Formats: sequence, structure tokens, C-alpha cells
Amino acid sequence: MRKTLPAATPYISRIDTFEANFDGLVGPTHNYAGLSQGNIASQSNAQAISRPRRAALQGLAKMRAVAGLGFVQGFLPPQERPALWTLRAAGLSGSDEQVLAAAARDHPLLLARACSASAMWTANAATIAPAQDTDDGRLHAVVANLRAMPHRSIEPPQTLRTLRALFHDSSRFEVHAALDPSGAFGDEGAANHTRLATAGAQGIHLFVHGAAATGGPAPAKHPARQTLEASREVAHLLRVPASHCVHAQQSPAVIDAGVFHNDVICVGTGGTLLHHEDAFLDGAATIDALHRAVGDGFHPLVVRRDEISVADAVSTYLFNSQLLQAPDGHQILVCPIEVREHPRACAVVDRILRDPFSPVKTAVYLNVRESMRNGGGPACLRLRVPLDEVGRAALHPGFLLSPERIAWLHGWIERHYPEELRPADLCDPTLLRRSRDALDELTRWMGVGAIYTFQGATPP
Ligand code: SUG
Repeated sequence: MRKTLPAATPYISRIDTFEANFDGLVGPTHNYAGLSQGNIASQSNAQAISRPRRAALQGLAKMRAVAGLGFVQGFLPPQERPALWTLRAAGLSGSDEQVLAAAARDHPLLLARACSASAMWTANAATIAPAQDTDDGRLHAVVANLRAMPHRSIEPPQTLRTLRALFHDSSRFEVHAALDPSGAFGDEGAANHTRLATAGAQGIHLFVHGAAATGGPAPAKHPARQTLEASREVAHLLRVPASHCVHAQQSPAVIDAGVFHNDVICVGTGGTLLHHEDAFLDGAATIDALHRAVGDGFHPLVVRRDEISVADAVSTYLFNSQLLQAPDGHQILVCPIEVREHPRACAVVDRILRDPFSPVKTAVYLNVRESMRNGGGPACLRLRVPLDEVGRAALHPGFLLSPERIAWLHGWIERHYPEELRPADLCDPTLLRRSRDALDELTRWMGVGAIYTFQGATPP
């Protein structure tokens, strides 16, 4: 069934354990700088005019829609940008205005990296294992190091501060710093991780890497961002038993076709794994291993290449839809509207909804086009956090949303965000000042104290 969105309902889940989603609030410097090699949308929209206000409102509308479907919804605040400390570390000095002017004149690429609002894609913030899966009964999160892309590698210290503020109760949560990016550890967070679980059972964790640092099959054109060594270390830090982990390699050919994260070609929740038949290097072995680990409740939904090509999957972001499981077990696919506009992608969704054995019963289409044009769909924009009511009550409430709080954020975005940004606007000191004022007001409203460098937060 296609659904129009229902009016907002109370955001309380009625089941014992549920998945809360923390979406990245798009920052005021959202722009198109073509910074991500291997990400086709980022490359092809380089230097286009961006619309930060529209981007943030689209993201907020998605949060409202998912909350309105009855799911617990939270947000992670934007990071401080421009990241002036990265420009100073590169040797630029003087006042903030002078640093920005020198960067624009002599180091435009460094300036673009320092201005990226890429922290909006919180699927790359961290990897999470819920309390019921870990050997010490606490939720563990490992911040992603994002070392593959220079503009993203500056995110982890702030992500650590932000997640430690959210998960502030150390008797229930532990947030680990990112893996050392030197050597074998390239980690992209939850974008390369899927937790599958059937009712009441401990979760099975699927970790997907692009290549092993020690060699073996690897893409020829584009970087393999996630390494096997990083996935193994993350699994270890999460304190998930090895018997509950499955490691699989992405097909190098799909990385070269633009699948820079596994969540561009695969999404799962509950017992369901929706994926393209070309997603994995050895698809049959991966599905077999998951079947053994998850048991009879495992439900692979395979999309054949004669239904949709990898290229069309990448351009529509069909598999970057958000898959949500309602308390009664039925699942909802939250797709980008690009899927509805593409006859083959839309036919895949309709086929899945018609399949009497498919747990996916509903599709919802949302417009997050400003993010899509940088290669971020609905699933990239959210970090999943499986919780029970006790865990939820232990979260910092400033990160959680209600209809009133969404309305406040709406007004805050309208007050502070620029309508449009061109590449030449990034060095404007007014953008820096407006962004800091906005974040200052936001964190005061959230009640989280000083978490940003400009507020005097000490780096962890
Ligand atoms: O890392 N784009 C992001 C998109 C991340 C999508 N996330 C997931 N698939 N989970 C990236 O490539 C583009 C920024 C620019 O070019 O201006 C960018 O960083």
C-alpha cells in the first residue's frame, strides 16, 4: 500500500525494545564542493548552488514524518563549520577573517573541506551495539574515524563530544573514541554495519568492508573506505561475541560503480535484509552465514540485476531507503522520492509490497533532495540506536524530539540559515558568525552545555 503521511502521533513506542533514530540536523554551511571521490552525486554536483535552509527543513520534515509513524526520533546537532582550527593547523594565521580570506585565496580546497556540513550523514557517525547484545549489558558506540575522505576525517572529535553528551550515563552506555586512522583502520560507522534480530533474540551484526588492508580483491577506480581490520576492531570494542558477527566483503565492482558505502546497496532491520544481488563479493556465502546466525526468522529480500541495474540503484538510492519495523512486526520502507520518479525502482518497491511473504508492507516517499545531491539519502541521514524504555530514559533529553521541539527547530532554522550558498560565499565571515550564533542558541536550548570548540570545549 502507498501511504500518505499520517498526522503526528505521540512519539512513544509501545514495545519493550525499539529502534530510535538520530538524524543529523543539516548545518548552515551545507554546500556542494565535490569532495567525495567515488560518490557520483557529490562529484557531479560540484560547485552547484546549495540551499542550506531548504536542506535543513527537508531533513526536519523527514524527522517529523518518521516520528509521526510512531517511532522514537532524535537528532544530532550540526558540527561547527567552518572548522577554523583545521586552517590554522595548516599554517594560516591572524584573525578569523584573515584566516578565511587567506584560505579562499591560496587554499580553496582546504577551505571547502573546513566548510563541509558532512556530519549531517549520521549513519557515518558511529557503529552501535545495544545493551542486549553486549557482554557487559551496556550499549556501546564506536565513533567512526572516516579517514578515507579528508573533509570527513575532521568529524570524529566533535562526534565523540556529541555522543558522550547524548549517552551521558556511563552505567548504561560507553562511547569509544575513533580507531587510530593510521595503518589498517578505515572505519565508516553504521553505513557498513547492519544489525539483524528476531523477537527477543540477541542481535546478529553484519559488518561489511570494502577491502582488507592485507590485500585480496579491491576496487580499481574508487577507494574502499572500510577495511576488514577496522570492522573486526569495531566488533571487538562493541563487546559483541564473535559468534554473533558476520563479516562480508562488498563487491569491488559495485564500489567502482559508485557504491561507496554498503548502505547504498543494502538495508536491513528485524530479520529482513533488502539488498541487490550484486552487493557482495560472495552473495551466496554471505546470505548462508546470515541464515545460520539469525535462524528461521531471517528474511533476505534480493533484488535482481534484471529488475534494476547497480547504476540505477545508485542514482535513485533505492537501497538507501530507511527500513523501519513497527511494534507489530510489519516493516515500512522510507524511500527518497527519486525512487517514485524512476519506473524500474518504483516497480521493485511495488513488487516487494505485493509479495505476501515480505514483511515490508508500506512505502513512504520523502523529499531529501538537497542531501541526495551530495550522495546522502534517507538512511545516510540517521543513526539507529536500539533501546529499551530504561535506556531511552537514560538518554540526554535535549536530543529527543516532540512536535513542539520540532516546531522550535523549524523556527531556529528559519532564523539562522542562509537561503543559498555559492562556493565564493564560504569565506564570508558573516557565515562563520551566523553559524556560531545558531549553534550557541541551539546548545543552550538543548541544555547540553559547551560542546563546540568556539564555546571553549576541550578536545577529548
Ligand atoms: O561521505 N558526501 C558523503 C555522503 C555520505 C552518505 N552516507 C552514507 N552512505 N551512509 C560522503 O561521501 C559530499 C560532500 C561534498 O562533496 O561537498 C559528501 O561528503
